[in-house]
Amino acid sequence: MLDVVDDSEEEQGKSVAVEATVMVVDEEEEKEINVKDFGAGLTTRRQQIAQQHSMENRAILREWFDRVDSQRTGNITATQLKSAFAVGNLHFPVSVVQQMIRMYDFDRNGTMSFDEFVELNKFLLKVQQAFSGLERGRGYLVPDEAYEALVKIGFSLDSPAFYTVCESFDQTKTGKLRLDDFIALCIFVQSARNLFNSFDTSKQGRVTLDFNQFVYCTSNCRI
Ligand SMILES: [Ca+2]
Repeated sequence: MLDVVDDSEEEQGKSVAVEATVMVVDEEEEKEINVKDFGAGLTTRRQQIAQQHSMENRAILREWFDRVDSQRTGNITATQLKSAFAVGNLHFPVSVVQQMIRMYDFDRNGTMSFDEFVELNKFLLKVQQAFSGLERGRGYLVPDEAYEALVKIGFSLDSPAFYTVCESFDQTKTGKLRLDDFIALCIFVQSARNLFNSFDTSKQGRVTLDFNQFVYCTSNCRI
């Protein structure tokens, strides 16, 4: 299904990506510590370490990004990102990767800059962390666990919505969602949430759509 990149340099890129994943989670934890310590008005040793970690994490992400951006254009395309994920054994249809880019494409140029990538990485880490906390070493989530993981990420769906979305992203139709299935599901739900919010301008949790708007919404979220 995918063009797996077998370049050995790309393989190294993969291990960097995995490392970066772990490091940035640390960065977020340290940020919380920073807030707590702020009241003391002191630059604590912890803060110094946190700042150092943050800079190191960014450097690791930068290294990964530059490997993927092999032409050094400053931006990575959906095809490049898809290949990079495949090296990390995460297999996505290109449409899912395009949706990831759209979610964080702040300058709307259709590709992903480093800063946009940093934001995507934060979202993926949150998803990965929720997945890892529930998969119990099996490498997949059953629907009830996927529901719990979604709640951890901040999405609380009712039964019809949840089971429909779950079935839709269960590629193998076995009731087992692997990490890439679960990421694709979360990308979809987050995109749907963003789109819904853009119509729900009065924040009532309810929108009224005409047929054209409905087609616009469903095709925008389709991945
Ligand atoms: Ca962009």
